[in-house]
Amino acid sequence: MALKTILLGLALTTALVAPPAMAAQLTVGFSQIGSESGWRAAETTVSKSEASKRTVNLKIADAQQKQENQIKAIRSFVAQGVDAIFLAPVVSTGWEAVLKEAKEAKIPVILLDRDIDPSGKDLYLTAVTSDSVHEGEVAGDWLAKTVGDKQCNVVELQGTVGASVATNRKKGFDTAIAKHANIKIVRSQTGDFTRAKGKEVMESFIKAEGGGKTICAVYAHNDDMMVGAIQAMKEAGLKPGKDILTVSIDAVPDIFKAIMAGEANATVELTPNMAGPALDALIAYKDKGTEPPKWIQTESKLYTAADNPQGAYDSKKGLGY
Ligand code: GZL
Repeated sequence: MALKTILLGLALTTALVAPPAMAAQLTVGFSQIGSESGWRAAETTVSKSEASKRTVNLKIADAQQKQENQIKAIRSFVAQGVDAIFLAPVVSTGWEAVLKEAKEAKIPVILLDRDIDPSGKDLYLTAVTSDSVHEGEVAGDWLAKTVGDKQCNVVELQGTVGASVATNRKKGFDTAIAKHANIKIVRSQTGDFTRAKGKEVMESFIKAEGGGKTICAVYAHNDDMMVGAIQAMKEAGLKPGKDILTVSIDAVPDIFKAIMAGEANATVELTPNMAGPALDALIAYKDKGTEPPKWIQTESKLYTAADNPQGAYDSKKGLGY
């Protein structure tokens, strides 16, 4: 009798302290866009650590920002028979055929940080993204509050042409400033989310706008293009953050450095941790058949010099930016 009681007690105790449900060794193929920005590099680093926390075998394929490389990677993951595919789609169209192949192979697909056209909704399990229209609205609202009734000519550095986040961040910003007749976008061009291109396009804007004297603000769809634009403004003898206001998106460490130096004004935070929520949704789906919502939204937060930029900078160290 006593032995039975002890064994029962042991079994109960073990059940109470068992670790959270861990994935049996799942293998996930991740078609990553590339390493075009600090944020993207951080997303890759964080994805690896989130996968190892959950004993998931994550295979990452870097597409160097080319859709054809992403399509090839997805086909290879299907051929390998992975348990699931994560996709950060560089653009929002052209995925129908390859995602149909994944669906036919009964391999669930989860989108990270960018979306595909709504017509493809039945081709993926869930999408883990921010509300990128809202990010643009937050940026536009900040600028409107900051300039008041003053006439403000804005130059815009757009993200990758055809990327859902670029389309949406433009839409949100346009909506926010439409309520303010004194704020106008006078030049807008893609900088492809990179520092180098952001600098190059800003140099052309400065030339076209009388040496930059008529520019009141720069809106960049990501911080990396803004860091490049800040370089261009300084080289042209302009004072970014003072004569020319700046607002961008991602909240990477270098934009906090610029804010602390008085060379940038505002950024809208985007978490690099899209893989954590995606892995949790996948494990619940595989272990218990739990259907996730079609959209798992991540938070967006505005940072200015008043929001402890040093603390924000310190919190991002070691995340691989
Ligand atoms: C946004 C993400 C964007 C980042 C850029 O969710 O897709 O891609 O804002 C990156 O830095 O290039």
